[in-house]
Formats: sequence, structure tokens, C-alpha cells
Amino acid sequence: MKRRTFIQNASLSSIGIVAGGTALSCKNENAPKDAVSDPLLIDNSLPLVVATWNVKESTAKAWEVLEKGGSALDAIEQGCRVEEANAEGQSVGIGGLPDRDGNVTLDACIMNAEGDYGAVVYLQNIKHPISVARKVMENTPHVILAGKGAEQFAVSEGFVKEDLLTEASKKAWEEWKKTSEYKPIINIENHDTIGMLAIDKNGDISGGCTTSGLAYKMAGRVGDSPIIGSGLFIDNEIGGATATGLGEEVLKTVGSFLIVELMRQGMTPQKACEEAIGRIVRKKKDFKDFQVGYIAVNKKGEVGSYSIHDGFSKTQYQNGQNLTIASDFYNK
Ligand code: SD4
Repeated sequence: MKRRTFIQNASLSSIGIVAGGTALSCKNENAPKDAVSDPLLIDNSLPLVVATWNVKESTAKAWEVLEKGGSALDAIEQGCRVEEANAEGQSVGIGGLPDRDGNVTLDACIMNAEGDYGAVVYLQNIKHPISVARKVMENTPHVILAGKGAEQFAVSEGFVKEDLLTEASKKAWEEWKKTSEYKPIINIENHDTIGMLAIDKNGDISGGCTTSGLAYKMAGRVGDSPIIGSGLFIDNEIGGATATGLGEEVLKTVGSFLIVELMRQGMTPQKACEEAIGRIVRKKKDFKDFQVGYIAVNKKGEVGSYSIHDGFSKTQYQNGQNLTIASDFYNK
């Protein structure tokens, strides 16, 4: 089942969330139905990988790399590629829902423990933007490549062009065109960006974020996901954070950078995610109409997550366990 449908169909669950050693309880009514209610099952040991949403196959792949002693950066790339290659997933890589002109355009970024960053925005016809982003980071003097230039670069690096619009996504787009109404809908309009954070056995942190962006966006629209500090930020001395949801609001508050800076000042990952959501809801009277979710890790291997509304979850592979955990949220 697609994550989106899965999240929509999820049953009522009562969740206990651990934040900085304190057990909080919340009701995340739309959490995936296999989301655990006991995050205490997980300790703060390393290595670890955590990703937005219910993406156990992606975290399992990343864990495989980490367990063998691989780098957090390799784990991130390999983990993100799993979901990018999943044609059923309509928010990342192949099969992503198109913009309103019917074009699938992908955004992704990656950041390593040295503080290097690479991104592609508005990339078309290439299934693995996370890998192209890594090539931008490693093989160019730049940090972001966009559109045609990004595609040309990918081809020059050996990536193969293919049509990313699947029959299912084309059908969904044709259906959408009948009304052409554009309104972000909480947890339904495809808030399924994969943001992933990993810490390897050496304690080094890397992160990645990959998405087809908001379904039926305007042509040329770029979201938060590929933008450093917004969709993702890593500081190997402190920790990392990544975002999902309505990118415009994440961009306006530079959410992931904010979370890392709050952790630098001593907040736990949980408290820092809560404050970043607080910055949005205090300013935006219409927060009831959109969703934003964050996950964060610190150098100690502590994990936090928070969103505006219920329905958000994270998948965490740590201490040999791969668990989807419902997230605490603001709008109770
Ligand atoms: C964006 N943040 O492009 C992304 C959307 C998202 O799952 O999270 N989709 O604004």
C-alpha cells in the first residue's frame, strides 16, 4: 500500500513519546497502524538511521551499510535510493506526482560530516536525484545545479534518462486537471518526502532529502527539500535535522538550520523540533490548513520529531530494530 493511503487509512493509536528522557503521551490518530507506542525499545546507541515517514525498506538499506562499518554518507545515499526507485511511491523519484503541466520534477540534497553539501533542483528524467546531488557535491565546484543543467550534468556522469511519469501518476494528474484546484491538504497531498539522517560507527553524521515536491505545483516551483538549512542541515559537532510538509513554510523559517542551532544551545532534538514548529504556528494563523514535520538527531544518538498535525511518523533503525514511531504533534 502506498504510504499516503496507508497513513490515511491508519487506525487510532495511543502513543507514548520520549523526549529528553521524559515520557510524553499523545494521540496520533492517523499514525501508521504498525507504528510502535514504545520508543523506549530503542536506546541511544550508534550507529543509527532515522527517516521521515514509514519507510522501513529505506532505513533497512541504510542500516545494512552502517552495520558493515560503512559511512553515514553512503548509508544516506543507499537508503534514499530505495524509495526513489519505488514506482509506487508518488512523492519521490520515479512515479512522483507531476507539476500542473504534467512534468515530474525532482529536488534532492545531501550533506556530509565535513559540512559539504550538494543539491539538484527541478531535475527531470533522472530517477536518482540523491545520487546526482552527491555528484554535484563531490565532482563540481558548485553546490546546486538546476533544471536542464542538472540533467546534462547527470547524463555526463553516466545517469540514464527515463520517463518518470508512471501510468498511475499520469492518471492521477488527469483526474486532478478536471478541477485543477490547488490546495495543500494535510497528510494527503503527498507529504511523503524522504528526509534521512544517519550516524555511523565513527559517530559521523550525514543527511539527505529527496522529493518530487508538492503535487501539481506551478511549473518551476522549488520546495525546501533541496535547500540547505531548510529541508536539511547537518553540523557534525552538534547533529542534524530534516523536514517534510509544506516547503514554503519550512523555507520561510529556515527550519532545519534553526533546529541544529537550538540543539547547539542545549535543547534536546525533541525540544528543538517543537520550537521550530512553534515558530511556524505562532506566525501563521492558517496553520490548521497545512502540515510540517521535522526529525532531528544529536551527536549522542538522541532522536526527536514533531509536526503541526497528527499523521506524521518517523522510521528509526537503531540497536538492531527498525521501527516506525508515531510523532507527537502540536494541534491536539
Ligand atoms: C516540498 N517539503 O516540496 C516538500 C513536500 C513534501 O512530501 O514534504 N512532500 O515542499
